[in-house]
Amino acid sequence: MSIRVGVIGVGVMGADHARTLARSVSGAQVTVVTDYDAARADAVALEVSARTVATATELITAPDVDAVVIASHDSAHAEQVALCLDHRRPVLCEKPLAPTLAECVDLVSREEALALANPLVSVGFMRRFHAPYQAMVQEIRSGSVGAPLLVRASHRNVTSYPGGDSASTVTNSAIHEIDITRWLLGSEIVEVSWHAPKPTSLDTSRHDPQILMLRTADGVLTVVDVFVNARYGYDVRCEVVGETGAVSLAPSHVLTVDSSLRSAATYPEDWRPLFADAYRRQLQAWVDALTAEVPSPLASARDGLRATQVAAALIDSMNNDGATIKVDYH
Ligand code: ISE
Repeated sequence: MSIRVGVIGVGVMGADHARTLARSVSGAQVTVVTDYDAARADAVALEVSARTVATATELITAPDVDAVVIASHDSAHAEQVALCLDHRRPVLCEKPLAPTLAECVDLVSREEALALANPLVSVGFMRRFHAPYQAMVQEIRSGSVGAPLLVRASHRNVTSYPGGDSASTVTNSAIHEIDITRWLLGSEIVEVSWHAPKPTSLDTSRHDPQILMLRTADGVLTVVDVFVNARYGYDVRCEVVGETGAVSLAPSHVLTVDSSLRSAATYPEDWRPLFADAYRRQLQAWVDALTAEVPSPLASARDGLRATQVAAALIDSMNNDGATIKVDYH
């Protein structure tokens, strides 16, 4: 019996999840989709042979939905995840679990109150399923670069998504670096500060770029530049510098053409080509765990809360002239 999945929100990411589930994940089928844009829902439903419903509530309570993927706007996540908990539906919620601390705290306490052997909520921190990050973590654990001292990371988008602001650069984009830093280093981020260089003139709606400093409990300092209007291409970099060596992700190029005494590398326009396999592996792992009725190996609701706690501290620093802020884990 395959897992019947409902997808809430079929914009860029939700449509991608629906197609991946329908075409490249075994043991799953997309049965229902919904989107505030009915025409968009109809088009994706046609592609994946699903039906549409008008609201998230109808989808979550539908008799032909066993599990839910939430890829709606970040601001809708908390309410939709809470509904999934109320109706005991396993849910894979795109990152962030929710943009505010209060919402994440509420969701974690609701889920923990259910005391289920297989918690219902998974969070889409798909970089944990990107083979190069997995190779990096193995290299660090093997001791080949010695004890980590410093991480240098970059997160660059071609253009920012509409309607965002300086805080959403942290909660929507840099949240990936927050999660991957604690995952790579196996240590919690305990202290942060936020800094801004001269801003780009191409987006006056936010501070862009931003520099984030994240210090983990074991003293490692991560420096992230996040630049969501970098224009030149989608580019994610990460280097972990240890006492005896360094390990880095390969460049984000999708193609390199060598010709006429030149080498030209092509960047993707957005994250999908770079992380396509990570998204697929994450969805497969989620479906496999649901099929086997074992706990999900994806990031948990508590991981989602941890990341938002760090994001909240960064926003606090942003609002306080870059002051160093301790992360509040209570
Ligand atoms: C988007 O939502 C993602 O998850 C991408 O991975 C990230 O690079 C982008 O900045 C976000 O807006």
